[in-house]
Amino acid sequence: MKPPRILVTGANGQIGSELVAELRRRYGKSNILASDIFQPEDVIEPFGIINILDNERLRQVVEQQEVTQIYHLAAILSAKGEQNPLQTWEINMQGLFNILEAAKDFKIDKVFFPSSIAVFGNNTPAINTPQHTVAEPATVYGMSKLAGENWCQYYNKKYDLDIRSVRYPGIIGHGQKPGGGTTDYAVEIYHKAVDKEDFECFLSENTALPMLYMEDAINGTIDIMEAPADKIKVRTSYNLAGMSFTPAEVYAEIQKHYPDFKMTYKPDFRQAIADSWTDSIDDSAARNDWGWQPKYDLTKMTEDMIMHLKEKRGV
Ligand code: AKB
Repeated sequence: MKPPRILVTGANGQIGSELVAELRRRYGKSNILASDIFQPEDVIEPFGIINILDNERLRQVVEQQEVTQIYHLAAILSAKGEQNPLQTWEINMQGLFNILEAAKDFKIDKVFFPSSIAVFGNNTPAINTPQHTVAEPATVYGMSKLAGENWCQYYNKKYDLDIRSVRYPGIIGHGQKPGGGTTDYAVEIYHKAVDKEDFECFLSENTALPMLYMEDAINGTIDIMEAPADKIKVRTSYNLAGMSFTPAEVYAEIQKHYPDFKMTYKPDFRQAIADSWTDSIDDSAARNDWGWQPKYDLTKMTEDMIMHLKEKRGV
């Protein structure tokens, strides 16, 4: 069978950089076209500059490169999004429309759209949040993801576009650092511990949030894309989770490796965003429909994060 020709938008980001590497490992380097608004210094070709709002350029690339699948990761995240709400809406929504229209017109086989736990809000049941529930997001990022999920379902029903989506929780990885999210503290804390520096957390100690280790996130993302189409019963977006923890809990776990590591708490505007999100997620629909099965819990993830970060620093 011919391997897919895949375009990844937002490929320089925390998830994009890892996803591109794994897709290239599975489908061959030349079949994966990474794209973003700027070219990184350590670029691995094939790479193309695509501003997701530049519709003409996007369509040209899709057509010329004979793209058969798109992973559309380019977006502004929750915390950064609040600094410029209208621009966030424009990038997140118009960017998605450009992808959906290109996918429809060029008869793309499959599209991946990442949604987020940010679609949930203060009126959502916070514990073991069901797949289908109240979703009244408190951020423009969450609003754009919720609207995006519904547009994905609309294009699936109206145009038979095979678009698949998961609601990512906070993603923790040792590669590229995240930028502009509310769950970013849970990555930064590991870097500080390994660098033997103190850490000031921008969330309060008992703020529980759903989280997922990068390796699980990447495998889940490719698994949902590889699943037979009839297994994908939810065409908005699937709940996805691996673990749930508070800043105090991850601090305690890290202290098992670094007993002298010190963390203090200074909640800022991101506290209200985190408070509007749920504590834990029921992802049984993803488990039952297409076999979602995360491997990492907090203990295993902490060991792996520290091992990789130490390796990178040569300590
Ligand atoms: C963020 O914090 O904005 C993201 C997310 C949960 O979607 N990591």
